[in-house]
Amino acid sequence: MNINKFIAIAFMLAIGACGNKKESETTLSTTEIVNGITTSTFKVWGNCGMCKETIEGSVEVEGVSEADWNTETKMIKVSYDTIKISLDQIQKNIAAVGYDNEKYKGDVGAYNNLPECCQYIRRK
Ligand SMILES: [Cu+2]
Repeated sequence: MNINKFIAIAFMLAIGACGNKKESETTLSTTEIVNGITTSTFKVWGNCGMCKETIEGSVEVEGVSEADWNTETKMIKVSYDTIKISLDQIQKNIAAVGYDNEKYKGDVGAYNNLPECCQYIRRK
């Protein structure tokens, strides 16, 4: 094949690669109750492992038995006792430390105080 054709194909492949690079869209929030423990999954905007610590730390409060934020999918899975804490409160806690989530926008002051690498692209 001639060089122009090769460049054209390489170019198309490059575009295709970028096209596939869009955010993983598993933004389906769910809530299920098993043996009295409620587990909710929802999206929290963020970047890295440090974000993970901050996000999970914000919900390590009474009533929450488990919190795990996935740096790839940006989905958090929280298990809690609804007598002690509500999903709404959990989402407020996350917003208070600067992180946008499905229900609340992250606190601006807290966001500005995040390390530079953690200053994720805000929810629209
Ligand atoms: Cu971070």
